Amino acid sequence: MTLKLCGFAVSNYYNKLKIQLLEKGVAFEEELVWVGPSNPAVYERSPMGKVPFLETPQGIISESAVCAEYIEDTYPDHPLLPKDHFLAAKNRELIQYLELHIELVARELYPQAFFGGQVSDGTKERVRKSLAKGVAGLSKLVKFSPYIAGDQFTLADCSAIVHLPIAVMACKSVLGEDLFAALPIKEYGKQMAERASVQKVNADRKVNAELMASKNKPA
Ligand SMILES: N[C@@H](CCC(=O)N[C@@H](CS)C(=O)NCC(=O)O)C(=O)O
Repeated sequence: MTLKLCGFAVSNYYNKLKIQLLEKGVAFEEELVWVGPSNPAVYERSPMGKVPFLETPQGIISESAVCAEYIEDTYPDHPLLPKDHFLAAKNRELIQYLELHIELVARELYPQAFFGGQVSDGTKERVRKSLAKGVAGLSKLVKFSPYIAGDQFTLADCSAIVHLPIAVMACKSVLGEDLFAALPIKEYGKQMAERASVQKVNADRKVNAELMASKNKPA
């Protein structure tokens, strides 16, 4: 059985795993799985009702960080984590900062930034403080030389490529300031967009965004 990546191509966490699989040259299939009230059945496969999840020959794995580790362990060709244990831990540390202290914080702004909703002033001020702290922490770990963790493309890039641009967009549009201004995220994004994996993910995201818009249009 081929590995199956389940979720939808607008999801940043889905795209993180897709970039990893494409970069490693692992054969995989994709299954379109929506989340939310339109698909309550998702809970039968993903306990928190979230995507992405992976269908493997032995069963399902949810949570993208765990899926990413499974992929690295199962497909050791083209490794995306350094062999050295300390450097591998530093790479995972960077991913944790990107997801826990940046993405998860900025996510509270997405309803207003991307989905036509409104975020309260209280939430904005709370996010502004936490995000400023997260960016200060992240800034101490990133290298951008030219990859986020140094001179090799790693798992941390799969994460940075998908999370940083949307966190910056949400921050600028909802908070009215760019807390990431001191980091070379635009240049980094341009460089990463030259990769075939990223081009494929971006093209598929566009198609999926259109499908999502038509699905959500009132009849
Ligand atoms: N910690 C999760 C986060 C995944 C996540 O938040 N996925 C979003 C789509 S980008 C989702 O499924 N949201 C639906 C929900 O939270 O109910 C992971 O790394 O897999």
